[in-house]
Amino acid sequence: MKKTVVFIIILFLFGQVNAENGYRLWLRYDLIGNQSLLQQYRRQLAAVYFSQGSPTLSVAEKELRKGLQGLLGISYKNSSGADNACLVIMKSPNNFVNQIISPAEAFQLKEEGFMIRTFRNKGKSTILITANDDKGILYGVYCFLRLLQTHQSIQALEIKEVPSIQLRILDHWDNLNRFVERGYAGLSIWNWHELPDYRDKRYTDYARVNASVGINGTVLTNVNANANILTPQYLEKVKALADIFRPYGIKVYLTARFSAPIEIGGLRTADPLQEAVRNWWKKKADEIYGYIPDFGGFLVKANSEGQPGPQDYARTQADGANMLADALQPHQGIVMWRAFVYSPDSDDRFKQAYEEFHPLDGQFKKNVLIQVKNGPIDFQPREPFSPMFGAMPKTPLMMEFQLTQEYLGQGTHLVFEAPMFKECLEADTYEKGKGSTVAKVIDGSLNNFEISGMAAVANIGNEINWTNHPFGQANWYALGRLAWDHELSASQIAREWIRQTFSNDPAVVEKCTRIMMMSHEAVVNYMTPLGLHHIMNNGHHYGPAPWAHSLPRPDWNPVYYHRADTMGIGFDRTKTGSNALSQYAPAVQKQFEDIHTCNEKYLLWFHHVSWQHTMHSGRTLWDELCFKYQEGVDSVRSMQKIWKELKGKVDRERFNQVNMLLAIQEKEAVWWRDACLSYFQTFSRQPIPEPLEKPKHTLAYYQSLSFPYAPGN
Ligand code: GCW
Repeated sequence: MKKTVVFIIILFLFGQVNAENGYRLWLRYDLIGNQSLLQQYRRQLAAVYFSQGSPTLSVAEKELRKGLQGLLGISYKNSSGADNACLVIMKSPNNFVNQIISPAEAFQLKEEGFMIRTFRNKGKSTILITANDDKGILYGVYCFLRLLQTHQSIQALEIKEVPSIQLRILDHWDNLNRFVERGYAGLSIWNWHELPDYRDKRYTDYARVNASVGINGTVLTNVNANANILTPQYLEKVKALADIFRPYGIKVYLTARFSAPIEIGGLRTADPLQEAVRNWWKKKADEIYGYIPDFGGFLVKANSEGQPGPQDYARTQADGANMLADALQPHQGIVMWRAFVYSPDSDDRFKQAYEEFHPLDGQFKKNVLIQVKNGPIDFQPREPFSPMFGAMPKTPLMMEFQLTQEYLGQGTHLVFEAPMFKECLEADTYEKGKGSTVAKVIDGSLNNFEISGMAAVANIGNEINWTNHPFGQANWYALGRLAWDHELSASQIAREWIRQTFSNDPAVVEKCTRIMMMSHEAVVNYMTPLGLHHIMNNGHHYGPAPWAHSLPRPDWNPVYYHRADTMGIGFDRTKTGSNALSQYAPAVQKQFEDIHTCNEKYLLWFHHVSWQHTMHSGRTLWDELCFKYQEGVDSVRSMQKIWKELKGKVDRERFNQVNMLLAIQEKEAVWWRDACLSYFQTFSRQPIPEPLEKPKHTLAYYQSLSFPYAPGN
């Protein structure tokens, strides 16, 4: 009998080692296997002093305990005083801390910043984690745990970190019925029906992981908004979430439906200049703050894709934003007003956000940020930076990235997005001369703004591993890390994430980094090389459909974007075309305006190029296009090969999962290549050059494929 029990226990433990469902994300805290490192850490962390005093400090301590328990197998007792400890966690100012850091140093940490410093206390080496506020301590603790998780030396620490961006936010496009717009990881994690009484453990874990990378805000609801979220019935539920998130430094925001005064307020109008409407929002704001005293504010999509907005009453976007700003201002709330607008009348969708918002620069209230998508169209695999970023010197602009892979292979393709985010952040707008990067625009430093923000559309759902693709987690991680410090490199972020998520084994770190770092260029190449964009299937955006032209609005159809004809392909946005280029600073225009010198990554974004045009490689455009599509497929095959080399080095469950997903990605990359080339070939009328692979099917076959139930629509 006893033997059976032991056997079952062994089986159970064995199963544990080999199975990893991904739920823990990057906060895995497994016992460190490297014995000498383990012993060293244990010696260095033998006695901990954690000064207490608030819910945030107490969750920070809980996390430290959890981390040390898991990683080092030690459960510490809080040491009797700071003097006896080897790790001291204490806020500044304080007599003890004052001996170690100067007031000037403490001042530099501002809000949320922290410092980790090794010092000698009574002859022994001691580590201090300090900050000016509770949140800084929380972030310092997570940073310290990351050092242990990634096996860094903690012998002589001198770390000073202050976030580069103030509002670091996830935007959930989650509906009240739990359906997630463009969500590929199951249903919404917010179980609105069961809230506020049922408080899923997931909510706490969500807060923990976000805090671990510095995310300090969450917009709970879809920008295609539902006014019901603003009713008492739902505010009770929102309050429950806000209460769970608060100790982790996370504020809750909601999307505000512009027509809410009519829909739930019984008014006849939502005109932002009408007193009754303004009062309604004021009262609504007061009511919300009654439930959630630290409510963050509203995110608004107005007069875009059928959403109501101020223009319904012949008012401007500024009139709408300012009305909400006035309502939130007494409570220090903010408005994130989206610039994602486009109407069917413009000759080029690229230009519309600028056309609508540029004239309003300087007209927004102080607590309004304009939230701008990274590119001018819509989260394509590659976009040039939105011209808005160099054109609104009097308005704080915040970044909107998209983590969920609406146009990047959805839930099944491995695409590490940090290189794409970096490409945008490092782009130079030349707003105030050379060096006016997008990063400096959004962190507020270029134009001296007090508020700054970076948001990203979440890729989270109720799948056990949160993001469906195990590597989708890396994008969530990257958003947090980049919003915290936009100078971090993409590969640095990848390495950190791999070490925490998979393993510190150098082979795993090196190979996964290679896979991740090639993955973005791969998706660009097998979907939309050389500056092609928006040639995905209509509606669900799944798979290639460059031929699609059936939607009522031209700018919803792929043919609008690639403009292929027998002469060539691409959208002429120079002076001879829509002249969208004129929205950029002259130095940027110069980079793009000449077909011969334009970076070929962006070529078809700005030029209609002849099939015979000689590319930098010496090939014709047509041949180059074929080679690029093939390169994309080849990259995925390399990713598969590298991943297979990790067999036995990462847990079986995730190894198999990624293996299967990469097989889907390879199949779909081939599909993309073949469908697009078969179609574009009807214009170029040229063969696919040797030795490239040829499509297995006819164009008619690719055109016949239909996916009525593709997810995320
Ligand atoms: O990318 C498009 C999506 C819509 C989305 C919209 C937006 C929330 O296809 O699903 O709606 O952008 O950003 O508002």
